[in-house]
Amino acid sequence: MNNIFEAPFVREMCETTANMYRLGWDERNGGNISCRLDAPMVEAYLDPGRVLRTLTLDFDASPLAGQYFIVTGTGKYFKNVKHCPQDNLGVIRIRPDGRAYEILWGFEDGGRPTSELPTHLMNHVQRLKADPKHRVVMHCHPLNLLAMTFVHDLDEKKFTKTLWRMCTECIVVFPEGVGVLPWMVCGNDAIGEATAQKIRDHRIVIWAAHGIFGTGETMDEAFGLIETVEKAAQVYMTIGRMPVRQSITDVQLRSLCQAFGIRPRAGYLDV
Ligand code: 2HA
Ligand code: ZN
Repeated sequence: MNNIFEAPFVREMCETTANMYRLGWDERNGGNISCRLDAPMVEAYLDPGRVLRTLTLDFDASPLAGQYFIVTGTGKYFKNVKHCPQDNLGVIRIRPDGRAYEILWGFEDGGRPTSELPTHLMNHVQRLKADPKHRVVMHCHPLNLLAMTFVHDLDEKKFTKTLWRMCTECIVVFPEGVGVLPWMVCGNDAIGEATAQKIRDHRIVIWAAHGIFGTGETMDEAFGLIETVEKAAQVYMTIGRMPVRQSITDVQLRSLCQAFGIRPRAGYLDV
């Protein structure tokens, strides 16, 4: 059996959480990540028959039955993951009936997965329908994006178009736009269901006055989506209250789409 501390999936979680902390996206215990793992990869490092604990789910995760995930822990600080992955991360497997999951590694100090596990699992179910290669759900609290949700209309089309206009590459990176939810209590099934409904046809969902969910086939894709949205929000907050003299027009957005061969969300460009 290989040393799990050297497993690429553990190392990548360590690197990513450290990066996100460094960017100021994950103060205190803010943020969480889950990444779907292939069984042969996990089983090269862990005995699949050695279950440490079994915990229940109060929704039906059966579309993910048998799937392994590496996830960050509830109450854990991203700042600390790299120094002690075995307490701050865990590998879980969804039980065949989808009503419970097993911990196979990690959370050694008695911890458990992120409080946002319902949202993560519901998002995985929806994204897998849209993209069978989907793997990563990432949540964090980037400063400028949060600020923007206080001063900008939360209408999805308006929010998306403002982001698209802030940096030329935005429409190329997220042509489907962003989903936006109004303020809600976090950590429960209701916000999980509302997020999952939006994540079906957006890879990004914003929670007003809270943060963002980014998804992708790889850690880089989820991270890159969040990074791009946050940069656009930073431009928006930086130019706030200054007289704007020019911006990117819908005609220009349309020519970007043509140049890069992408289709923007239907009905968003008024040309
Ligand atoms: O894990 O970010 O939304 C802490 C959070 C909850
Ligand atoms: Zn959060």
